[in-house]
Amino acid sequence: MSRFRGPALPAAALLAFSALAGCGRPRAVKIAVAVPLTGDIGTEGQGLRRAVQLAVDEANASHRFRFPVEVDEFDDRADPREAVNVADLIISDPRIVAVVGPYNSGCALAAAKIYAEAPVAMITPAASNPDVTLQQLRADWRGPRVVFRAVPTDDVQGSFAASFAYQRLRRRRVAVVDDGTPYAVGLVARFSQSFEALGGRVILGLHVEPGQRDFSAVAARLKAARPQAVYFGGVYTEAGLLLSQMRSAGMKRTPFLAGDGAKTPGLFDVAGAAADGAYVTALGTPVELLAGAKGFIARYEARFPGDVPRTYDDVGYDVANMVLAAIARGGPGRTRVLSALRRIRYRGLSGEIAFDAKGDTTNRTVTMMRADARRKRFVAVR
Ligand code: ABU
Repeated sequence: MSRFRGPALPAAALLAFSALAGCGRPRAVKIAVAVPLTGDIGTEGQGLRRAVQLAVDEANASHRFRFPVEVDEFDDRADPREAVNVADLIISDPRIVAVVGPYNSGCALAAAKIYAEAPVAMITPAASNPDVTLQQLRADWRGPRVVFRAVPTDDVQGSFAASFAYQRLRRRRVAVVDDGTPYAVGLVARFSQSFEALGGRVILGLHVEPGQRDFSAVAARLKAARPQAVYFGGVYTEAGLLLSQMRSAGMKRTPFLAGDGAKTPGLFDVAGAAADGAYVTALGTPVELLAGAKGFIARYEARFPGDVPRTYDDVGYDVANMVLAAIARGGPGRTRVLSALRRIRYRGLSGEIAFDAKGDTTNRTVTMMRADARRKRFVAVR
């Protein structure tokens, strides 16, 4: 695919006027959702797509704008190269005024540079590697700061999990496993650094691949090392398979901890009964514990019968509503939305959301949850 590198700013500026111009029906203003819609993580991306659609449907139904708002969905397949292709497509459509996504840190790290060239705001509801936002503060960053993130970073959740393992579970010797993605490598590094700073020891570090299905050799090495806990960086598919193969290999009681990528109902589908007792961190307060989210859950389930909100759908809904609020405040142009997002304070499902100078949310809440395999749900333990 050829890479679009034309000057997008004039088209974006024109949009502010053309959305309302002419004598026919006003042209639609679009919000892009760029997430994995297929593959292992497609479950999470489909949830985010539904959440953004719900927010946009509600805005259209309330006749909040004199123009219709549309959702344009793009499948990055959790692949950073595809995320760049998707970003090229998005910036070539001047009617798209903001992007919700990506879900994966690797995709967000790569695609953000393209969005900065446009420039168009990219607000991730899930990608947690600190560099996703930090990269835009560096000297070699080209273009304005366009990246925003509505969840705490892996620095926060890695340290939180280390403190839980050391202080609450009283573990002193742990093994760590990552799947090689920027998310997993950064998260495991932060966990390890914090665990050792507390006085613990990381006695073994192993690497697996995204998409790997056979973890028997990894399970055998873990078992031989006799760690007091295993910390995994990666998403639920590999987390679930590793966990069930560890249990089959005889590591029946060794606590298994993982990050937010494993905190999804999919963990129960992959690991079955072996998921029971696993600890996972949730970034923010999980939607099921948010008193103010009951109406959202009811409207979501009514709009999408048979689906329940996935892990980050409440965040995706809040992010879409922040973009709509930015359009309402600044007008339907890319640079106007971008500048409104920098100043916005939005009361969402999880409370007030605002972005700091890096583009990160000022909310640094992390919740530790324990998997209950029989009821297929996670219970907050800290
Ligand atoms: N934070 C969960 C999504 C995985 C990632 O950041 O790549």
